[in-house]
Amino acid sequence: MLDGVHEAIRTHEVTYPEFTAAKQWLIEVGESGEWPLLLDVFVEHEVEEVAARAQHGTKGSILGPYYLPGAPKLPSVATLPMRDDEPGTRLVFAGQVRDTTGEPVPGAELDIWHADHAGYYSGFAPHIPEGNLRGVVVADGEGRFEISTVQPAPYQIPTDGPTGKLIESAGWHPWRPAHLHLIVRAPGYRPITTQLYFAGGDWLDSDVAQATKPELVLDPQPISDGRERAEYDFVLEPA
Ligand code: MBD
Ligand code: FE
Repeated sequence: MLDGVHEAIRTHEVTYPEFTAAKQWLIEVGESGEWPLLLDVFVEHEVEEVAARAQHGTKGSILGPYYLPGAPKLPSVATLPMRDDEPGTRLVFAGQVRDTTGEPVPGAELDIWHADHAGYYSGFAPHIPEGNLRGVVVADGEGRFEISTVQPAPYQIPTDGPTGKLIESAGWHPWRPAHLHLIVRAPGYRPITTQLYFAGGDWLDSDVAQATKPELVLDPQPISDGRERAEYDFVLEPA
């Protein structure tokens, strides 16, 4: 780790003013509480790709900074907890969990969380009620599930903190494409932490967190009364 830092200092001939500015910026990352954000946006994808070398089944993606364990368990056909007037396009997300031999996995859990129609996560944005758009959906005896929720918006990394400062100075953009987060788990299988994206969505090809994969893209189609429906099947490998 330090070898990499020392090598970069030599290669770029880092000066004292640059060192002092970097030190101050790192202190601000700590003081603002943005370490989880910074590490998950810029580092986690590489760790995930290394882990993925040894994995089979549905592709994984990064966990990110906004998972909260302990969401309520919901039946296989469920609507995620949401406000009475939850804004956004209604999305029905359905599919089946199977194992690598093609057998259904009864009772698999789909721990799902996502941003709202404006890109905010409950538990992290003060104006969103606790537990909003989070739940653990328990698949039926054939591993099937049908989750009603709303279409999430793309997520913008906060621009007012040190992570935003880095993004701006580097000339990058602060956006992640719209996504659903999931951990799919069942006893005897390796849990899969992943994300699902939306075909044609903004930032799909330039995720600031570099966490998209072509196998993880949903293509929702309009159904009745303005709703959209997307299907996705998960494949778990034995633990
Ligand atoms: C997110 O919503 C996210 O999923 C990640 C990985 C980083 C920042 C915000
Ligand atoms: Fe996210």
